[in-house]
Amino acid sequence: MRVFIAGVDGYLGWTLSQYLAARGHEVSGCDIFMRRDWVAELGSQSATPIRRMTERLEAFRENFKTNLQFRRGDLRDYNFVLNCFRSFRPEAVVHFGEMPSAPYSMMDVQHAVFTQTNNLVGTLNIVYAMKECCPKAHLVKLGTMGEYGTPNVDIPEGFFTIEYRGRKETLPFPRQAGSWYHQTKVHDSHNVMFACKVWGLRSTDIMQGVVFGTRIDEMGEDERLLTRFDFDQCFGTAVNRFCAEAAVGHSLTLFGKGRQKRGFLPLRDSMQCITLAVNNPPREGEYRVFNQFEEVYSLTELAEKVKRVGNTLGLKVEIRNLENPRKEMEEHYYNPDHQHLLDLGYKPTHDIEREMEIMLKDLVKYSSRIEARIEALIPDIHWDGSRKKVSFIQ
Ligand code: USQ
Repeated sequence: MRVFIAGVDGYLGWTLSQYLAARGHEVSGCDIFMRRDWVAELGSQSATPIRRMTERLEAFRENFKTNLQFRRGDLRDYNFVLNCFRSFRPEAVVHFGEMPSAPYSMMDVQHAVFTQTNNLVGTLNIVYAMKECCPKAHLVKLGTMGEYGTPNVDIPEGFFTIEYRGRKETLPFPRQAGSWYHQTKVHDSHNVMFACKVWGLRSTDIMQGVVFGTRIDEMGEDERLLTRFDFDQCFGTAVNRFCAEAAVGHSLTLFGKGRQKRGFLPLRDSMQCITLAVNNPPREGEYRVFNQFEEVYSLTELAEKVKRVGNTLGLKVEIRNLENPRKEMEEHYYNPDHQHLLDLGYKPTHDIEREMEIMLKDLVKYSSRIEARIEALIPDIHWDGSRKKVSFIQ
């Protein structure tokens, strides 16, 4: 199948291009390298030494015996998006091309406005360009489990049936996002659902949990194929940060009580699930929602797993609680459904300690790159817009 990846230079995009090429798909993608700039803006860098796109494309060709058709450009430029689709004629479009960080969006008005315009305009341009050039193609849109928030009831996959004043209807489940960034995903979901309704586009909206991992098997030993791996306060996500911290002997940073629960999944599972969605498109006009994660864990549980695995590798790992820079519930009910992908054949990697072992070994190798930006580990962006490094509370 011809698959177009928006955001192909990113953590997920670069990995997916390889996962798909290894399975015989024809891949094209675009990027404007903003993620590289945002991480630099925060004074950080990828722990893995990622290469320039020209070198990446060369390595791709050598390893997969096919070209990744790359275009540099901005999704906010409608003509650029239109030209990408006109020349490649995608059968599926995977949309990873958004600003993905909650803290980055909460920094100040400029970052909030940038996040909302960048994410919403890019998505609107994509749905319009699909309507114009490839209305039968399938849009796989990356949303987030964070759209739902942490309600005190079970979370269905997108929709639920309710009875109100004697009448019954199936409706979108309420969204209660916890950052300006997470709000963009809510707005995108509504926009994509509307495009499916009025134009008959087909889309899968992926409510993905927090991804962790340094690699997939397809990357082999070729360092040029490695994907980026961020550990800073904005672009580093929980388990990735814990592993980076363990690799350099920094204490693991649990925010607040550390009893927050989220759905998590290894990078290789994320690839497996997105590919299942690509290979099994919805019907014309259908908008469907997948909750995508391996299992729900509390942050403390995961920090303890990283500690256990680190110890077996001879690393000294300490877990400490920090003041929580975010406004979020630290103790709450959390029970989201995740059946749709299992029904399509998703085989979860249940051995996540093995995954952590692979990550720690990779990261120890690049520990000097983490040590060089060690300051980036302690957050200073607060949800009230203030900037002050948080302190350890225990
Ligand atoms: N956390 C810590 N210590 C850390 C980092 C995070 O305790 O060092 C806690 C946070 O307070 C939060 C939880 O871990 O309760 C998750 O935080 P995160 O930074 O790993 O993830 P989040 O901000 O929710 O966002 C990430 C991605 C985002 C994606 C989302 C999926 O950046 O793009 O949408 O995960 S989900 O969390 O399911 O909404």
